[in-house]
Parts: sequence; C-alpha cells; structure tokens
Amino acid sequence: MSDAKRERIVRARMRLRERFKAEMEATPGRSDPAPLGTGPLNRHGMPKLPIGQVVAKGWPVLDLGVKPAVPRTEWRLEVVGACDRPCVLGWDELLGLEQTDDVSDFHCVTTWSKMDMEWRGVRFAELMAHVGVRDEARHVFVHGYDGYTTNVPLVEAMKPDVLLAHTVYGEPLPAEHGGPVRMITPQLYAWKGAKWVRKIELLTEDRKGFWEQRGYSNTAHPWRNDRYA
Ligand SMILES: Nc1nc2c(c(=O)[nH]1)N[C@H]1C(S)=C(S)[C@@H](COP(=O)(O)O)O[C@H]1N2
Ligand SMILES: [Mo]
Repeated sequence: MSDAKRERIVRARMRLRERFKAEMEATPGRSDPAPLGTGPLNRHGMPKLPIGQVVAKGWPVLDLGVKPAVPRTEWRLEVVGACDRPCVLGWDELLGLEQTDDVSDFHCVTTWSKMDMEWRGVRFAELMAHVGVRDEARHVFVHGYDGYTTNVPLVEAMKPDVLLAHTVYGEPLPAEHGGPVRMITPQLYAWKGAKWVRKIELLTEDRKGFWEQRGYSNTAHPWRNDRYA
C-alpha cells in the first residue's frame, strides 16, 4: 500500500473515532450502570462472565449445517453500500491493511463462553476507514459464504475489539470456526459475528439477519441477558 493511501486511512480512522466517541460511550457495553454477571471485571469494565453464561471446556462449533470450504486464495470480501470506495478485497489486500492482535472473550447465546481468546486480524474500524464509510451509514449487514446473515449497529462494529479475524492462537482460523476470515463481536453475543465472511453492506436503515428474523434480540447485549426479542 502506498504511503498516501496509508495516510488517508489513518486520517479517516481519526475522523471516525471522533464521530463515534460519544455514541460509543452511550452503548450498553460502556454505560450500563448495573451490568449483570459474575467474576472480576473484564477489559471493558463488565463482570467477566455475563449472566447465564458458563465457561466452555473446548470450543463448540455452531453453524447452519453447512461448512463452506473457501481457500484463502479464492476468498473475497465485498464491501458495498454507504461508503465512498466500495471494494472487493482478496487475501493480499486484507493483509495490506493494519493487522491487530487482541485478546477477547466469546459469548454464545446458547450459554457457553470461551474466555481470553487470542485473535489476529483487521479491525472493522480499519476497514471502514479504507472504504470511506459515509456519515449516513448507521447499520451493518454481514453475509457469510454459507448464506448466513446478521446485522450489527455500526457503532458496535466500530469498537476496537471487533475484528475480521484470520488467525486464532497464532494459527490460521480453522474452517469450522469460519476460516479463512470471520467477524468477531466480543461485546455482543457471538451470533453477531459472521463466519466465512463474504459481503458487508453499509446501510442507512436497519435490516434483520438470519437469527434476528427468527426471534433473537436485535441488540444482543450479554450483560443484560438480552437474548431474545
Ligand atoms: N456464517 C455463519 N456465521 C455464524 C454462524 C453461522 O451459522 N454461520 N453461527 C453464529 C453463532 S450462533 C455463533 S455462537 C458463532 C459460533 O462460532 P464458532 O462455531 O466458531 O464457535 O458463530 C456465529 N456466526
Ligand atoms: Mo450462538
């Protein structure tokens, strides 16, 4: 990537941080006065284990019965909608963006949590700076290669621990867990993170995804036990 492009992304990141600062502080994950859960505080000041969750032994696999096999060389991510530079990213372009390592917890609505997972990938916020997300964009609608869809408020997706993750515990993300690339949303229930991510739509109006259409909560805040609509 050229220096000019990199500088443009850095400037866009700073503008986006300003744009979302107040709104992000007001989200339940930051401002909840009485978060429900147990254990010491996590990285976001929430009780480590959200209410109703149990720490999992291994790492369960949840899908719709389809596990698409997408080689890294054939993987593409399309970004469309309310942005200045819609694009199709391949593996090399993804690696050309800033890479982030982060440790975060993973909370499935079916009550298991997997703690302190070590991820590497590209921040969703970095991708938004790359495509030049527009002010009118408020919602994100994400598609997986298996036909799965889910929706996330843009302000939640802009949190620094939301990644397009390609590596976990230093190894390529296993296919059954959404490799080559998936999204993770550590401050929301894990169904908000699409595995085998294929397409991201930036929307001005909300649109419900697969589980949201079937009665799951649209907001999905683990520390409010916010599982079903
Ligand atoms: N593409 C796709 N993404 C998905 C799902 C799915 O069925 N398809 N399931 C969701 C659910 S309900 C959860 S809990 C997590 C599970 O991720 P894991 O299988 O890596 O544990 O992925 C989420 N993302
Ligand atoms: Mo889930």
